[in-house]
Amino acid sequence: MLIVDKEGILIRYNVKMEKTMTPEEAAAELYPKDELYKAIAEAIFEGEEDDVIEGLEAAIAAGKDPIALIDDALMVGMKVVTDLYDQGVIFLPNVMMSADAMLEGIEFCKAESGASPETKGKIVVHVAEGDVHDIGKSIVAALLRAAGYEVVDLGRDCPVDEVIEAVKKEKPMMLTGTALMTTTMYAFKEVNDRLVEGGLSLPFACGGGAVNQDFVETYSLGVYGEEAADAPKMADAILKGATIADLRAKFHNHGGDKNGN
Ligand code: B12
Repeated sequence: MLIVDKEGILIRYNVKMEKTMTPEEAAAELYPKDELYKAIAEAIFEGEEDDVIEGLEAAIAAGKDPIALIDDALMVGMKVVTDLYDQGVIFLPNVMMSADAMLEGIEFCKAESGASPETKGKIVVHVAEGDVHDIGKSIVAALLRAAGYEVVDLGRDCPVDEVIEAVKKEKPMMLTGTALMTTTMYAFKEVNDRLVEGGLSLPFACGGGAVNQDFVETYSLGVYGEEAADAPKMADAILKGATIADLRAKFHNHGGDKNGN
């Protein structure tokens, strides 16, 4: 009897030992190891725009490339935020504040990079009809602009008709679409079919939380992009003559890497 009681006490102690982490403690476990990147990621998590800029200034002063910082620090910080949101540790207002701080950081990096004003080509970007999630699209647009492309941003919840009209008017080298909802991503197929019917053929790069490669492969112009950083890589490949089939071979997960190796 005594032994059973002892076990009961031990089990209780174990439960007591499992302390619930605060959001800050949970985030601290996910930050990058590099102190410069960590400071930026932490400022993104806290939604502190001034601290993000301060962190970026310090990293640039230490020799980091401003454009590489978008991927290596800003996006890493944003991933901490979305991961903790998924786990129910933080809530939507936190995500929104962090997204604003991250977008501010991207603008700063672009300005610091002094990227050439000469444009390499025109790209139309949009968020699927019915979908208001535009953070990923804004990152895609910012990275494309930073890489020297002219971006025509059709914004969020963009009607299919407007996408078709913009492609006819702007004659872009590539169209991008972002969808975060399993319901709205079907607008991409409609855009594809309307383009094909109208005799328009161009790579239609699609991404966003809800989208996956299998879905994108169901329509002829579609190329799946997992990360925002894939968008400028796709555009660069198109400039070098890549077709939609080449882009799928390079960016879809068939074993090779995104640099075509
Ligand atoms: C922020 C957010 C919101 C904000 C959006 C603010 C804004 N301006 O975007 C607000 C509060 C408005 C919102 C509203 C809603 N939301 Co919401 N939201 C989110 C949340 C938390 C984060 C999304 C996000 O911004 N992620 C970060 C960005 C950077 O990711 P991303 O867009 O996928 O982009 C990355 C890649 O995919 C890639 N990428 C994106 N596009 C492209 C394009 C190309 C070409 C390439 C190469 C790459 C690429 O680049 C980015 C970085 O690498 C998610 C949950 C989550 N953890 O994802 C839910 C989530 C997307 N929302 C969801 C829902 C259901 C809603 C609402 C319907 C809620 C409601 N009942 O009202 C409404 C939608 C209304 C509507 N009609 O759209 C669901 C969608 C479920 C589903 N699969 O269908 C999610 C998944 C939450 C959940 N788990 O249920 N939401």
